Amino acid sequence: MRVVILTGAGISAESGLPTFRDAHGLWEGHRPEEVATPEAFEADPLLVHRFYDARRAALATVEPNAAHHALARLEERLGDDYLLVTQNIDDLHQRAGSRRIVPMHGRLRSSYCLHCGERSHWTATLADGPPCPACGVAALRPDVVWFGEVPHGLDRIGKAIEHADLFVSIGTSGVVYPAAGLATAAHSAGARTLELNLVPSDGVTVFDQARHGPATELVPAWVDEVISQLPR
Ligand code: BJW
Repeated sequence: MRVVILTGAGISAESGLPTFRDAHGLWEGHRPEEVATPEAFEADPLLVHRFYDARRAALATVEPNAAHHALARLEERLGDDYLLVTQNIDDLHQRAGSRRIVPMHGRLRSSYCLHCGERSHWTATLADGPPCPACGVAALRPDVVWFGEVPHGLDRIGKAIEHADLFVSIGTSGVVYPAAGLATAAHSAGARTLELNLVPSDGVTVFDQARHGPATELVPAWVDEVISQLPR
């Protein structure tokens, strides 16, 4: 069985990372989507750097939860029949052991040099204008995908969706494209589709099945079910 999983901010919520569009979604009075744009970065780079510096610092204080670990367990069983597509820029899936993963909206612990195009592993701040480790020019931005920019790994995602038997969407509101269109694409390609979310998402009608509750309960239970049905 070939499985494609899509995760969003909801899977990391119980690790202590805020989602984008819930009641507590404001950062210093700004909606995160207002800060996560190329226009915001052009108008006020310091503000945008501070937003990502704060989130990068918060990453050091949180751990993967039972849902991240359960997906890593499923990958161990399915091997190359498994692909995890995450919209999250945190590294909680990777820290839980996920390896077949496409972080389609980039990575918080990476910087991108606007001068030379080099990506560098980054755990420090960017607001203070550090030089690029490759070219020495102070032109680093967070290595994340803002509105209007092209998400990463779309070819790999498209190929996996084409051959998927099962597509599972976990903890995403389903309002941001192209991620929000993946369930429909999977359904059209013949896959069964399942949503696991705290509450029904905007796209709930495109799923064959939906289960609602916290990810740390739903995901491990669902993974146990799937593993128990796999041939030994
Ligand atoms: C729980 C839970 C618990 C809570 N357990 N669940 C008009 C129509 C259609 C499209 C467009 C349009 N106008 C513009 C567009 C395109 C645009 C877009 O989609 N805009 C919409 C807002 C309308 N998209 C783009 O611009 C994208 N690029 C693009 O389209 O390029 C063109 C192109 C595409 C393809 C090929 C060639 C060209 C880029 C989108 C980039 C999004 N970037 C961000 C920021 C990333 C960096 C950062 O993290 O700061 O990505 S925005 C933000 O939203 C972030 C997230 O990854 C993304 C999705 O959010 P997510 O994860 O769904 O979070 P929430 O908060 O919305 O939902 C949380 C969910 O969790 C909820 O459902 C809760 O119920 C649930 N939950 N606790 C389980 N304990």
